Formats: sequence, structure tokens, C-alpha cells
Amino acid sequence: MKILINPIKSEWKTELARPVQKTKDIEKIVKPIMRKVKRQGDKALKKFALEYDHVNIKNLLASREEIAAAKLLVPEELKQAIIQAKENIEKFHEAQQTPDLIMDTMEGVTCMRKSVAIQKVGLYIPGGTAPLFSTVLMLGIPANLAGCEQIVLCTPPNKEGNIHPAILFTADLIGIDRIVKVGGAQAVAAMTYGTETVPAVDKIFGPGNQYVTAAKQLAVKKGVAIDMPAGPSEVLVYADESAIPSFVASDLLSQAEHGIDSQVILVASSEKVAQKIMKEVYIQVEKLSRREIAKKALDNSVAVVMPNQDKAIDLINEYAPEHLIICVKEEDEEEVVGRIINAGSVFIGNFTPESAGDYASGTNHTLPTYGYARNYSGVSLDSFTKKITYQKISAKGIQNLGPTIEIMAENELLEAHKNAVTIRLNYLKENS
Ligand code: HSO
Ligand code: ZN
Repeated sequence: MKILINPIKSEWKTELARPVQKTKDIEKIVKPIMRKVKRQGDKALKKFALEYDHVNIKNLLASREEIAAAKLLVPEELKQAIIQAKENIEKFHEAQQTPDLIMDTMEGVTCMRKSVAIQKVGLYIPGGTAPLFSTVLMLGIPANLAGCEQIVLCTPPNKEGNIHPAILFTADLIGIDRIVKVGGAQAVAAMTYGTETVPAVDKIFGPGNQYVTAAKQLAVKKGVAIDMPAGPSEVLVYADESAIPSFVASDLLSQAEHGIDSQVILVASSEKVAQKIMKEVYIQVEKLSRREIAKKALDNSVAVVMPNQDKAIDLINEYAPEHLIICVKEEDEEEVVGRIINAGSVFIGNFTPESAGDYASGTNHTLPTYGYARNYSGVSLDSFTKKITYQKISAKGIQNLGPTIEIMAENELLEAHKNAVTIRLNYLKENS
């Protein structure tokens, strides 16, 4: 982890650059996968499972028996934890419902807006080195609450052809019954084009490696929506002398252990604060089972000493972190938090680890990375709905509003638009 002392603004971009993603080369691999799945459906999915996951899959769909068996394999303690997390996530997402809007903008002109669920959604849950069953909650719960008609979950099988029991248990707990053993770009292709087992969906959600990310970008070109552009996970901790160094270090490492391309940034109010935290980071990292991954991530990571609070906040907003932890003196907290304009999710105070939001406090952990917090929100109930507007205009209403439309249409040189009003106004004149 390199340390920078009060860098000038022109250096921020290069010094805090995120690890580069080579999308072009990856696209070359992903495109033929997409094409094959489009042409051969399930047959291609099975072929890719053999090629990439080294497993011979007979039934792509997880069976009732497999789900029942998985339930027995998940320890009771973990089940209870998942149930607790589910409750909190449900509460927080349920409260995100917005009431339908109905109003008369002028006499006789009624406008309405209603949220309608996206009908078919696909959830991608990565396999790999960590079985992210928490992501099943983060995507499945809002999909259910929004009222999505069809939910399909794709996740890669292990070498024995099984899905991790906790993923199956969680999916079943929230009522997802279409669980398909398919991972990688081929899963995204399946949800884009549809196969015998995987329905084509309207929107694809979920994190994944670079292949999954590239496939999601290609899916967009085919008219499928995606949750957000993805990149490796990241955290920025802003700490002053009130921050407890071992706590901050544990937060930095919880992000670093996600992957070798994760990035963690420490913004400290003094060099002394930075040194204390970094010392803790090096002590704690050695004790982690994923230390090799975390250490590589630390190579992409930076500690920045920013004695001036205005500059620190400016840097945070420029970086636009996916996760932002603010550990400053209580009297400064409100001011600092209030001035954050670019972040995916903010964690406030010494007792709020990022892990709380990753698992169980109630907020969603699918968040914009790679600086997209500048212009994207994390997943929420809204991500699973679209808004439809409606209007109804009475005879009185068109008489009130008609002349405004006519003059605007005339000046845009769109005669037919004007006529659509004039014809009605004339009718009303003749029939009154
Ligand atoms: N920090 C990850 C989410 C996660 N952490 C899942 C643990 N499990 C990306 O926001
Ligand atoms: Zn995490």
C-alpha cells in the first residue's frame, strides 16, 4: 500500500487510478460464446460446463431433491443468520415502495404515474472462490417485492456438478424456484437469448468476473437491460484520530479479500493516523486465509494523507467510491456525511463495518463500482420496476390546454400534431 502525502488535485486521477480492465480482448472470447448459446441453447450450456467448469451436467435445472438435500447441509446457525438478514433487507426494501402519483396539472388534465414490475428478470450469482449467497438475498428480495413475474437464477456448479448448499437454501427461502446450473458469459447469453431451460429476460442483475461483465455489455446491445456497469469491488475509508486503527484496517481488508483487482483507499487526516492503520493492516492481513488475494489487492491500494478536510471531501467525491466509510470525530460527522455527493453506500462511525451492509443491516450490497457512483445508484426496489405515466383529458381539459399545444406544435413545424388538437376543439365548438 503506497502512501501519498497531501497530493495536489492534478495528481489524484493517476495516483488513485483503478486497475485497468481489458474489455476488448475479453469481448473476443465472449462474442462466440454468446453466438453459440443463441444457436444451440441448452446443448451449448452443457458443452461450456464441460469445457470451463469441467463437469458433465445432465440436468441444468436444480431439482427439488437437490434443494431439499442442500437444506440439510446448511448449519442451523447459518440458516438463522440468513433469515435475520432476509428480514432486515426485506424491511428496508419494502419501505422503498413509492405511492402511485395522480394529480390534475390543470382543470380537466389528469396525469398519473405508476410503478410496474419488470416482468422477467435474471439474477447472476457468481461461483468462484467465495459462494456469494448474500447476493441471492440482495437481488431476490427486491425482485420479489417489486412483483417480477419470472425470476431465474443462474450460478455455476462446482466440479461435482452441485450448487453451493447455502445458495440453494437462500434461493429457496425467498421463493426462487428456477435455479440453473450455468455460470460465466454463457449464463448471461442464456438469459439474453433464452434456451430450453433458461427463459430470455428483460433485465440481468448481479456481479461477475470480467467475462460476465463483458457479456452483460453485449446483452445491452441486444435490448436487455442490466443493473449497472460492473468493475472490481472497492472501499474508501476516511479516518481521523478518532478512528480505531484496528477497525479501519479490518474494513480495508474485508474489501481487499474480495479479489486481486479490488482496490482499497485510506484517506487519513494525518500521517500518524495513516501509519497506525497501515501497521494494523500488515498485522491483520497475515492472519487471513485469503491473504494472498488481499495482499495483491493491497498492491493496487493507496493511503492518502489529507490534513485539510475540504480537500479530503473533494478527493472522496472525485474518486466516487462504491463503499465509503467515514470515521471522524462525532462533531464533524454530520458535516462530512452531508457533503458526500458521489458514493454507492456510506457507512458512518467506528461501529459500522462495511460487512454490515454486505450482509445484513438492510441496505443493498449491489453497488456501482469503478467511479460509476458518480452517475449510478446501487440496486434497490426501483431497479426491478419501471414507471409508466398515464393521462386523461376531459373535453374541458382539452379546451384549457389545446391552444398551448397548438402554438407549440405550429412553431415546431409539426402540423399533424397541431391538427390532433384543432380537430377536437372544432368538434367541441360544433357540438356545444
Ligand atoms: N462487498 C461486496 C459484497 C459482498 N461482500 C458479498 C461479501 N459478500 C460488493 O459490494
Ligand atoms: Zn464484501
